[in-house]
Amino acid sequence: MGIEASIKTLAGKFDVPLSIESITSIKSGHINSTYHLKNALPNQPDVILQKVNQQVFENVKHLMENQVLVTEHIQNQEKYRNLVAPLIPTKQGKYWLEYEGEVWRMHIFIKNKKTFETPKSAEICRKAGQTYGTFLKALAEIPAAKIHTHIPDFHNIRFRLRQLDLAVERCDETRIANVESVLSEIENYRQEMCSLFDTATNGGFPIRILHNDTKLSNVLIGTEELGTVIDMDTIMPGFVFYDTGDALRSIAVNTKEDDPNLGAIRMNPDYINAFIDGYVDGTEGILTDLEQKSIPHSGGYMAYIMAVRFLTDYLNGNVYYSISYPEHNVDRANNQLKVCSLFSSLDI
Ligand code: GN1
Ligand code: MG
Repeated sequence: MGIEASIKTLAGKFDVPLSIESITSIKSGHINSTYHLKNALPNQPDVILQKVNQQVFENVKHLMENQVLVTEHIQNQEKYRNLVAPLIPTKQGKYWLEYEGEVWRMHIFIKNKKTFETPKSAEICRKAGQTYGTFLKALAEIPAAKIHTHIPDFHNIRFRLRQLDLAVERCDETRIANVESVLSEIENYRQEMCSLFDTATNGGFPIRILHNDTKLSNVLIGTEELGTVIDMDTIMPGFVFYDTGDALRSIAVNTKEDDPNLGAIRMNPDYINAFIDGYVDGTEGILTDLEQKSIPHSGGYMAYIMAVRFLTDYLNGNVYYSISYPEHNVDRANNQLKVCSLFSSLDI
């Protein structure tokens, strides 16, 4: 069966009035396969159908339980309702479909809001901050023990560096030779990044429920102050600087995370400030002083961890992130190291 026919069959298993007018594949994520299904029925919403990557997400049940709990918790609070896209159940009343060994989920397509790969104005950055900050606040009442850690050590830099070191050990010398300079740049920041993580794990920061993939392109933005957060795959407990940092690494700069032209990467302090204003406002005072102080430079930590992960994947033979050309992960790593260095010299 071709992909269009399979998608029609799969979509028919969800409990939603749908007559598919067109199917568009959405390419922005690196991991799942995502399709926008346009609905020909009048006054019925379009939907998003997504295949969850089970190589990356080994415990889809836990992933989906987190997503369902968080989505319902948010939708039960009137003022936060539009922060998330409603999930559509299957005709069996489950929020995910297991079919021929694959796992699929569906949610409503949000009209009149869109994503941005790179920031276009301070207003967009502020709205992204407001949305992610409100998201943190909206989840603050959920006990962390109710949320599964289905990818242990996801943003633990010590763990990610161990994975890199292992990849270096196992990799053949020619491949290593291609990335000597990237590896040495990673060494330059090793101590600094580990010590930020150690401060947090030694009790400096409370554990919160986070989104953990808060790049700019994971928030839909429209005319209202609050946007809609998408991509709930990595909801897990952690430290707030994971979320602020992941957002800032994409909001602070004018280029995409794989731009190989490092000389073109510029940091915009106005965008950083706009994001932080919005974020802090959205959290409605729940952040501690130390958490607030960690925000401006958190982008450096998360850009660094991404660089480490991209390079590790390159050395492992590009098995994790989807790539468009063989050196794609090296370009991503170099780009993120440059972003990390710009955060290091940031004066705000
Ligand atoms: C992956 O596929 P996507 O874009 O949602 C990754 C994130 C990285 C991101 C880099 C589960 O997310 O951690 O920040 O790529 N997700 C996972 O763009 O590893
Ligand atoms: Mg994601």
